[in-house]
Amino acid sequence: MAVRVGVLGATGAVGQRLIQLLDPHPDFEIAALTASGSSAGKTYRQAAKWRVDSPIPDDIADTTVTATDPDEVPTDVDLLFSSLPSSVGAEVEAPFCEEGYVVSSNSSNGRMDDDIPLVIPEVNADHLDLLEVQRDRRGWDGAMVKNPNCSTITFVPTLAALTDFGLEKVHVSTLQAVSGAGYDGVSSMEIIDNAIPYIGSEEDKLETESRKLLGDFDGASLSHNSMAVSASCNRIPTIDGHLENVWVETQDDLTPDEATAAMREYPSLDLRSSPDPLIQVFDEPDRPQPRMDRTLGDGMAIAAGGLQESPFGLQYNCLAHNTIRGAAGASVLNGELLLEKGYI
Ligand code: 11C
Repeated sequence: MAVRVGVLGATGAVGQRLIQLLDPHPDFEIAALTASGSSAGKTYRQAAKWRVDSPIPDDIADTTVTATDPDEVPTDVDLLFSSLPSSVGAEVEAPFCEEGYVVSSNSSNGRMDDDIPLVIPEVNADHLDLLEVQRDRRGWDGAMVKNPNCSTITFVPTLAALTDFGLEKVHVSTLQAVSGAGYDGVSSMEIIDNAIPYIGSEEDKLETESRKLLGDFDGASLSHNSMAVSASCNRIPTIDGHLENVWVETQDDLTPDEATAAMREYPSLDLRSSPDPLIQVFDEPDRPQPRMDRTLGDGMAIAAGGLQESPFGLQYNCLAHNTIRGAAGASVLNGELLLEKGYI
């Protein structure tokens, strides 16, 4: 029987992607939709300005959206996917966990808390067991797992493929699509014919989240990876798909051929939303490209290319669909991992 799930923040850009990925989904059935402010009490069709590339599912269109409050969500809902703005998530996610709900959250609040697992299942599924530490420490009947920022998700799997060579220094420069900024970003005219070398708090997220994701969990505590990471983040006028330029210095010698093989061989997982292969490496010098490669693996694969030697170590590019692999799909995948590991 499918697990009954809810979507917190269902009307936003990531909330809409969540609905697209969950309706239908073999393991999950949507049983609650919440949003903030004036949306509560409206049908989903009235409340959401639907922007994703498929129609609103009929059963969702007539569902009433409620306030984002534990009293408004049925108690037989076991799992909540959260795509709330971080300021709202910081206020309301914990009360849901206290009430016994398990929350798989894309919101950035709490990602770096040392008892909140930050998980990309193909990279660090073992970190999910931090939930045992979380339960002891917070006394919640429910639980909270987070996925990282979309730009972090784009490059960390490629680094995970290279860990055997000893990661020492990583430089990453991003070219990020406007959908990462939600509706304001998609509709804003100021990005047309422009590139903006600033995205609030983004560089810090790449630098800290990557080290947490590639850290070691010994069953009781998590130590972050000691590699040095420097990020530069830029917005470009692309609708979907974050492209990133990466330079990696390693302890051991690493040739482009060795890196290509390691990325191509990096394993996927036996979870429904995990693509196989996880990383697709292109040999053409002009790939990956956002519009060409963002839908690989139903939007869940990472594309890489341009692997070459440089004075700063191995150089390459990588790309992922930011609202699927980088956000909604990442939360759904963590939901599938929670189910597989018996946390719901
Ligand atoms: C952007 N990466 O493209 C951001 C959006 O921490 O989940 C996602 C912010 C986050 O603007």
